[in-house]
Amino acid sequence: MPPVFKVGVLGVPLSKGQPRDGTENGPKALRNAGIIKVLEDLGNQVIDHGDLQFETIENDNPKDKIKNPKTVGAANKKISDAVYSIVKSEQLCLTMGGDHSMAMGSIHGHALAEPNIVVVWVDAHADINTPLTSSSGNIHGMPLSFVSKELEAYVPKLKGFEWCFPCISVKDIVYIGLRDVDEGERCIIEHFGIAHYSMQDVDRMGIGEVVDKALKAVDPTGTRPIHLSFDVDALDPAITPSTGTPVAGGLSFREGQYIMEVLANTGRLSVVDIAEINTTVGNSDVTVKTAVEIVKKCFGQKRGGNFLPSYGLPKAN
Ligand code: 6HN
Ligand code: MN
Ligand code: MN
Ligand code: MN
Repeated sequence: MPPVFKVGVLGVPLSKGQPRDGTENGPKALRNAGIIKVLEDLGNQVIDHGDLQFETIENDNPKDKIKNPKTVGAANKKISDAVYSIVKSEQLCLTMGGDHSMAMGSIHGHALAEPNIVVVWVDAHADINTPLTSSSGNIHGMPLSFVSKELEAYVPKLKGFEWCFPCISVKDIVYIGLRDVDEGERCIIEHFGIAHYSMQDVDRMGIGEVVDKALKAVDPTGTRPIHLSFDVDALDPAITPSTGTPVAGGLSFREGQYIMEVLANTGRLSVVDIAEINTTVGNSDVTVKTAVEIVKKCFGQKRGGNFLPSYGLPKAN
């Protein structure tokens, strides 16, 4: 049987986009949970690119409010380069984070390799603060502002980010799962008309309609490569408690899986980020287990059962 997907796996042990230690262990936790074998057992061909190595830059003092700018900038440059070459070699790229600032590099590298991408952002948060609207100074709340063309005039030039030029339009972004959006972010969403489906929309329409509408909003013709950026805090903290910024009232296990199955079925997934697992927040077993189940659905596992053409139905005699 031919591989379902040729998957390029990349570990992104990044934590300096937010204040807590622990997100750098995300790749190791997913590997220990057997993610590579899980993907292979689904019939995929898996190329493991290992984990990127990031340096902590000395004297990386906050620039205005922005924390660890040079360290996060340099790390994301590496992420961009790695994702670029994985996508160029026609692998479906799975980036295992790492805090969500990683999406800056991941989207950047992806967009360089595939200029026509759309971004499906599944998260409790909008992660589109600019360095000027952010009240936390944590870059994991800002990756989308750095890569969006329409926001260029609102994002100050920072040392460490010279490589990062805006490469997508805000019109190419759609959110699912929002329930904790800052004032500045809400202003950006309104002002630029960014497509968004909050948890209220999920409650009203159900996940089926939300995903249909979300995909139609960014890609009415259903032809463009998809960048899925999945923050585990999109899911309810009951099933992903080990994360730095949990917000009650999140997506259920089933809603999370449903999003993934539909995206996998498009055949157009091109990069999948899985972000914000923090192994030092509580006991991370449940979170990692949930993440593996969710990731599986993007890489071919169907809840209705997978048909193996090679299966020989045993005859009675
Ligand atoms: N995440 N909006 C808040 C901030 O600090 O800018 C929270 C960001 C959470 C980041 O979801 O990856
Ligand atoms: Mn989040
Ligand atoms: Mn709205
Ligand atoms: Mn996020």
